[in-house]
Amino acid sequence: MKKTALITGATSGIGEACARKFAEGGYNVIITGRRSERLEALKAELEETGAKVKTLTFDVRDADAAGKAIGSLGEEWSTIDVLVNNAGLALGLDKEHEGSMEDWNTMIDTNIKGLLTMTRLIVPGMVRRNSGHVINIGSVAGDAAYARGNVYCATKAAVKTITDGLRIDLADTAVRVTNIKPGLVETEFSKVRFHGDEERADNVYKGIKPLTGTDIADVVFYAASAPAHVQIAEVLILATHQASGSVIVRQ
Ligand code: NDP
Ligand code: 8X3
Repeated sequence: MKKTALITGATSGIGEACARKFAEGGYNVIITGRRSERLEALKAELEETGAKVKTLTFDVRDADAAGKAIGSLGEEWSTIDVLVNNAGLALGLDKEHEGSMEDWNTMIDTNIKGLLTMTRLIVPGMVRRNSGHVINIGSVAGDAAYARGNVYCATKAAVKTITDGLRIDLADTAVRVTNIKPGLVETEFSKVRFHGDEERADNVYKGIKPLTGTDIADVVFYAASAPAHVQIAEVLILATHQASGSVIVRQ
């Protein structure tokens, strides 16, 4: 029987690449995000390859909407084998004492509370079945703060701690828990961070060959495909000319 992967934030970037990778890899996929047209277009594309695809449109910050969406899954979709907690964002690149409190709240509500909501909704079923895998998308930004990264870095440090905590709490089960920590990946991330300023977003990737969503999806899929006794706890993936959140060598 085919396994099922649920990927949050599958309308773009890393999440979209994960949806493609898991569908190609023989999984049925549940894809989520707020932009339903994009979810429907991806569903049509993936179904052509023979995968079964279910779309769920909701905002991960809205715990009631998330609960209703997961609760609406019929029997066919209710066994989720892999949860990829990917939905997230950075907003702004400002000094901490000058930052936007609205941007901070959005990042905290999405990257931390949204991830926790999805975990709370889906992991109890994995524990009941004594089977499953939670793969959280953290970041190199969670390893150490970089200039003006303050609150975004803190949310990804929280993802690391929350992931470690879940792994500890599930060590008496067969459920595996992974933190994938990418560096610079060219997606819509910087466009979102700079509130739609495409020129500023493009500058982030000038002079360095960044990672792609597919590079990250390959590692996510590798972790999910490891033998049952192997738990890939954490992976840091950087572009060759990036050494840390702060060290990027541009040509
Ligand atoms: P994108 O902006 O391309 O994709 C972000 C995805 O998250 C979209 O599908 C978006 O869907 C979804 N999302 C954002 N907010 C919400 C919300 N409130 N509710 C539901 N879905 C939401 O960026 P990336 O693919 O780069 O980012 C994916 C993850 O990877 C994030 O957690 C990010 O922090 C992390 N990351 C990114 C890196 C990079 O350099 N790009 C490096 C390290 C980590 P929609 O707008 O349709 O809701
Ligand atoms: C995204 C990577 O370095 O822009 O988490 O924060 S970085």
